[in-house]
Amino acid sequence: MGVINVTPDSFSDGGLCASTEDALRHAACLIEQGADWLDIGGESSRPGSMPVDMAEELRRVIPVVEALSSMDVPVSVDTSKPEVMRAAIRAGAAMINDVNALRAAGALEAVAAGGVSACLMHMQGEPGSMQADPRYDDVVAEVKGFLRQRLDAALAAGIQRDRLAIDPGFGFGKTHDHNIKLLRHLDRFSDLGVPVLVGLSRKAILGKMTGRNVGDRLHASVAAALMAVIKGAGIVRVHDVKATRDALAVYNAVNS
Ligand code: 9MG
Repeated sequence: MGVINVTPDSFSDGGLCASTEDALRHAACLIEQGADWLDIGGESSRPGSMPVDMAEELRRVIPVVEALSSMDVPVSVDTSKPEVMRAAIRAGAAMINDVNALRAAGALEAVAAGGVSACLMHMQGEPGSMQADPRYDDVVAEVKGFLRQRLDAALAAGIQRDRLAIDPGFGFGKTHDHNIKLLRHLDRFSDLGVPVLVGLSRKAILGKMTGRNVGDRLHASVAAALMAVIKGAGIVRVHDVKATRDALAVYNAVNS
């Protein structure tokens, strides 16, 4: 899944796709590199980021989704707002990627009525303050328990199981040790019975492991994506599609 942030302030590529035209150019590039999904976001969820109002999020995201809806590659929209979900679905989105796991009032209903897929992500707290003091007794058990509850809520709302994915939410209200434990034990999420989506691309956890700044985390990101797939991830959300695909091609050739 290739990332397209239509934002001025995302942590690794803020401003790269500030206009619809830039976003479409970048989409074409990610498709050429072999992306199976494009994930379009109009609100940064990096630690410390501030919410964007609905009109602005719609203005950033919807023209891009509309323009991409005629392409062969399905589009996911990264949003937590039910109004944006509904507009994105009308514009042709095939999946809602919600870092808030459809907890906003009306979000479950928006996805169920739209008949699209959803990724339910775990986050402790909210982006503005989530890295202040994250705490767990057992991070893997607690994140898994939360995702099980959100899956049950999604199923009860009428979203079909084969339209759901889960995500432990690396970097979303987690310390470095929490993130490492989640990656080490990612295989424990597989028995929830839906695909596991993982986003580690260029994140601070990789900066801490390698000492590299955000523009210099390609190799670490590819290693992390490969590790996630070996541990059971079915979808990896990445900035660097070509390099990630090559690494996975080597893995798949040997592993088939
Ligand atoms: C939008 N976004 C940023 N990081 C993410 C991650 O790790 N997973 C998902 N599903 N979305 C993310």
